[in-house]
Amino acid sequence: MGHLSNEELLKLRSDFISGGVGSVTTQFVESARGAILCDVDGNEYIDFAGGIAVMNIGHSHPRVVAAIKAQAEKLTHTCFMVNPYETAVRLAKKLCQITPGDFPKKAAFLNSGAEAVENAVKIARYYTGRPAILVFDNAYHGRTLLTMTMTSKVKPYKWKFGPFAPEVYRMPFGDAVGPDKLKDVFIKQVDPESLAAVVAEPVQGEGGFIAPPPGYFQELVKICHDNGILFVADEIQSGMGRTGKMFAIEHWGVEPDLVVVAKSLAAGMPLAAVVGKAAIMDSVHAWGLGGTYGGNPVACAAALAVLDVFEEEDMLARAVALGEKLKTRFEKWQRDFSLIGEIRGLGAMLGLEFVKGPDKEPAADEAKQLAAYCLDKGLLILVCGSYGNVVRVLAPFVITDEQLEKGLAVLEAGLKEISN
Ligand code: PLZ
Repeated sequence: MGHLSNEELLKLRSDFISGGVGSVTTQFVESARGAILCDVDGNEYIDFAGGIAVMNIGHSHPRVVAAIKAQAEKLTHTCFMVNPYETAVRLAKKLCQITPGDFPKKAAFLNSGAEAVENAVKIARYYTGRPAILVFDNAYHGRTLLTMTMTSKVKPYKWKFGPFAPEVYRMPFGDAVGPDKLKDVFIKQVDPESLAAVVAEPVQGEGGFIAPPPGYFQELVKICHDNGILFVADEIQSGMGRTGKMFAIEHWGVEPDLVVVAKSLAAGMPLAAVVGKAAIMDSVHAWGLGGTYGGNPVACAAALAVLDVFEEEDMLARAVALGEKLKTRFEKWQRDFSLIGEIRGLGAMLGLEFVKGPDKEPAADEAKQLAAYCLDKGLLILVCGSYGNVVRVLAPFVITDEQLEKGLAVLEAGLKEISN
């Protein structure tokens, strides 16, 4: 590894990787540690992307690496449906303990976020005996047929990939309208008695780092429960400490019927889970849920190490501290640069909305320009949003003050350059 140059690897990529698969950068990464990425040509980058919210505790955390190595030497796979093993049941117990709600819970393991969202929908349909699902504008839930249907943005996620899955309905999110809009949806779109679940990202991720107004989820969930509808929290991007609490929905004291986790759960090993009320999780017939790799022993060992690191290294406090530093700087920039509209998100899940003109139109080109400027200066940062105009920070919580300061200085210089 590492003997081919970036240029040679790019050629291989274009020759052999489907053109349908994108990459934000053209740099091939060779190694990564903490909040630093190194490419094959020896360049270093400060990582404000975290592999899209996967590396909350940092790249190659020694505890996680040790757990992966130890588990790989003992056992890498049997398929949980053939021979169960200890790491999976221990992790399930832990997830049942740390997810919100003081009631009996159970878990099921899957490979990816999208697969876990699909399973949450299957379970909700089974339990309620109802077919329909309600999701939101700006939602992102994945790229499989059902989850791309649930995802809001057409290009690139849905374009020409239809026909879509049936019985998926949508309503505006957050400030756009209050949860009482649901009652309108019940009249004009889908009867509540047909709705199995409302699926929501507590803080929307790909759609633009949109946090709901206070009280939003409490009211929404009350309406759901008054109508026998389950509430499913997609915590794939907002969870694992990103907003300063283990799960973002905890900010509002809401206890979801089902929680979906993935991404930072196993620090880069492919692992996802649906965790929720035992009566709901157990309603499905035996063998109704599963898959070859779900809850792979190495991935589960990594996740157990991640949860130990959260406790032993007080990752939530570090997330809160990171969020506060980002917010202070972002507020200064909001005063200094007219390009910046809202400061989006919550905790260390923070983004800058780019706008221009008297009507504060979305400024997607400028957001893209800033990300390109940053990459050129050694800072990797991602853009999101239905309008592509939100620059978001998903830096590992273990980023040092010096690295953070360096990264923010690059962003600030970029903002100055683009504003001129
Ligand atoms: N739910 C809230 O953020 C994944 C996707 C990037 P998978 N987000 C990054 C891209 O362009 O594919 C995500 C998410 C939320 C579900 C998912 C899907 O998780 O592990 O990518 O399937």
